[in-house]
Amino acid sequence: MNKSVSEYRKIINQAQWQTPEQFQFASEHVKQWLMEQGSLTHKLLQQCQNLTVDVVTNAQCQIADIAPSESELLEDTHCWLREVVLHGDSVPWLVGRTLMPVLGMEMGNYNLSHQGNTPLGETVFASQNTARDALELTQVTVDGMPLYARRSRIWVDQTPMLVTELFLPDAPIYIAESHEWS
Ligand code: VNL
Repeated sequence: MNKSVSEYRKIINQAQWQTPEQFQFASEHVKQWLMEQGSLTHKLLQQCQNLTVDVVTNAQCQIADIAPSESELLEDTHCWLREVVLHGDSVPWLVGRTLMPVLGMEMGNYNLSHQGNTPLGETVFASQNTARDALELTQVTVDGMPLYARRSRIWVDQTPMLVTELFLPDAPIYIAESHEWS
């Protein structure tokens, strides 16, 4: 990975997000990745032996860390920030950024700050009461390479979380012939 997570954070914060109706999908393969309604963790697990999580940030964030469009979707600026790099067989595949209002963490059953090195998809999607909405997509150019990102709001027991996923250059979304083995 030739950029730091804080550089990717800036890129994500400046992205122009589009709805799935507005977004031009380069192929059916790309569409399947970006539109995945279940857990991206599970989809990535089908492409490698070991999926590992590097937790880069696990802290209450400052208002300056949140883009206006993010606080709008969460209706709150007092958020917990978790930033991770997901590796498939030791290759960095994805930067994950998750924001959750602190109030929701205190009131609800799910506490993002306790997630540790377990991929979010393994716990959050294991919960019965989850729903996803506000899916948005973008393409950003990093060092001349167009990279895909998506974000969506996930509700766990009525508490929202905003999940942003940036696919790094070696992610399987860019390999047209990658397919599922299961
Ligand atoms: C995590 C895992 C986050 C997989 C993700 O997107 C993801 C995490 C925000 O463990 O924080 O796709």
